[in-house]
Amino acid sequence: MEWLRSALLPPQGSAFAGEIDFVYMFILWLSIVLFVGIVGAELYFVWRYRYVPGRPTPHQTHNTKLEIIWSVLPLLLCVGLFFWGIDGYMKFAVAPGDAMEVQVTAKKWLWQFEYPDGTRTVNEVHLPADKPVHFVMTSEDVLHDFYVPDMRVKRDVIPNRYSEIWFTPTALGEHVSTCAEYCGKGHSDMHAKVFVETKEKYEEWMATGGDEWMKHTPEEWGKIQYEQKGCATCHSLDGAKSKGPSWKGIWGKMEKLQGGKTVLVDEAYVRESMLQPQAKVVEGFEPVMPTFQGLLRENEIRGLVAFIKSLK
Ligand code: HEC
Ligand SMILES: [Cu+2]
Repeated sequence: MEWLRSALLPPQGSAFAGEIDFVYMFILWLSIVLFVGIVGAELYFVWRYRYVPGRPTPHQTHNTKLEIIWSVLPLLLCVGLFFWGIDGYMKFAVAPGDAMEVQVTAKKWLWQFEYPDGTRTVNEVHLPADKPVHFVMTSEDVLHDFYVPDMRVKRDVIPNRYSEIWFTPTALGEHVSTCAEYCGKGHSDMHAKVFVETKEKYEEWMATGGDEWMKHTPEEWGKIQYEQKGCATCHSLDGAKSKGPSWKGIWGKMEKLQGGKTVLVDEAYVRESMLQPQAKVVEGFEPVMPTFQGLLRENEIRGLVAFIKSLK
């Protein structure tokens, strides 16, 4: 029945995905068998005891044995399923002590990950394969929900509280995580990429943030950051006002700030806008931009500056 499983469920990316799918498919098949059996019996009885002129009405009977069987059997089945399910749930709920801990912060509308060594990333997380990882999650604003279908993990992320998930990623490659709790306008853009890598590749990535940046011109690299780091959710490139000001043609302009001052849009101002967005707030906008302090590597900041500069 593997064809049905793979048609219905996403690829299995974590160590316990197989077990979870097994319970899921068991319940599915049980439901199919019961549905066919019950509806089949109903149809048969409708036909068997249909109205026939002249046929005597069968008198009501009571069969205690039958009643006990059809009450106790489903009861045992449900209790069995409960214990099977809770056994799996307990495994899922308690992370092993040697798991790598990653702090996850959700905010409108991005995911931020912080590694044990302080490295921070936005909307992407790199994990070594076959090593348990423990996500400790909280939200800075509203209710979000961290969901990685391939890993079979999903849990609410709640302000002023920590929730946890853990799993052991097994399938190398890119997996998608998404917010599974409606959290406002940008909800449907709230994705993060989960990269599962060999130990060597993971360590190399950790050390340098990857060598991707060397393969691009600074403007190209900035454009990639614009898309990957979530700037695109709030800044347009075509002059249209979004949650934040458009970047089109801002370079070299005198920007009007709240409180009446103006400031020249140059390297220093753009850099400050990313790292301390509340320091100078553009007139006509709410101070809703999250700080990217510690979230952008130096090469990424340089790329973004070059990209904004190039938007005539
Ligand atoms: C949640 C929405 C949001 C996100 C995401 C966001 N910004 Fe902003 N940004 C704003 C808002 C709102 C303003 C205007 C208010 C202010 O100055 O703080 C702004 C202002 C700016 C400015 C000043 C623009 C000007 O016209 O003077 C720059 C530069 C900037 N952001 C860069 C970035 C970069 C780079 C990223 C991605 C790494 C980013 N922003 C992500 C909302 C956002
Ligand atoms: Cu969300």
